[in-house]
Amino acid sequence: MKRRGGKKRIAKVRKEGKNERMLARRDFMKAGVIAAGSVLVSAQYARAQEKGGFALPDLAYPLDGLEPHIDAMTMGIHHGKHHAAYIANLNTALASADDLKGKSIEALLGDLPAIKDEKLMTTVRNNGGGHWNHSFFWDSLTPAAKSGKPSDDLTAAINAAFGSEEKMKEAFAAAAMTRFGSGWAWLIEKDGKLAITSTPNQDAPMMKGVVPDAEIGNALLGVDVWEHAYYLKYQNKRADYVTAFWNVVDWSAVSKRLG
Ligand code: MN3
Repeated sequence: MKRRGGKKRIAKVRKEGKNERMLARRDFMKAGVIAAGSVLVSAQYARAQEKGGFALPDLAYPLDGLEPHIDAMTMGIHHGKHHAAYIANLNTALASADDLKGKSIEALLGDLPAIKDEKLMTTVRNNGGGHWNHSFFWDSLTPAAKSGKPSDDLTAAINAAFGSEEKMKEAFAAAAMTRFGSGWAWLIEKDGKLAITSTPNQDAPMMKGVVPDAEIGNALLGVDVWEHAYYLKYQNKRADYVTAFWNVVDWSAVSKRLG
């Protein structure tokens, strides 16, 4: 594209930037009002495709419900912008893929190698992964007052695999810290045992044939370590974000995932 120089151009770019910021702020405020005013239901069960594709699940808590550990502005942008964008991209890709229509997100991600069109597979991997990972993440969190404790069965499984809950948290945090760039750290159940792993980008622990075997398992808990998940509040301090994350883990939800 030919560059158009001059002061006029600079002024135009500045104005566009300002408009975008105003729009972002307006959308954020709108998202906050919607979340605060609506009946909030956990919609992990809306992961089946409906007419028009997948839909953004509502949060089971208000945007500021995880404060001060995860701030409302991060939640508004993360849920209303980032997660919504993964869904929009996924739906656009699926609109022209008749053989994939009607499949659940788990069915799509569990058999990615079946998608022979490489470009489509990559789009479903990245954006479908983004949809599942974020839906799972929202369902793993709850206001700090409701965080609770792992069930007796989960405690026994944690102790058997790691020695103690503290040791499990240390291993989980280490996986979160050593994931270079963007990705996720996971507590998974594999062959009846718990393990810690991490995946890059939006890869998820059910992506057979795409992620290494060591990362395949039943996800019990995951933490998003993309910068968009923490940068507004924690900037470069990913470790502080992961430490704060434990305060808002919904241990009841995590315990129910144990197979
Ligand atoms: Mn994210």
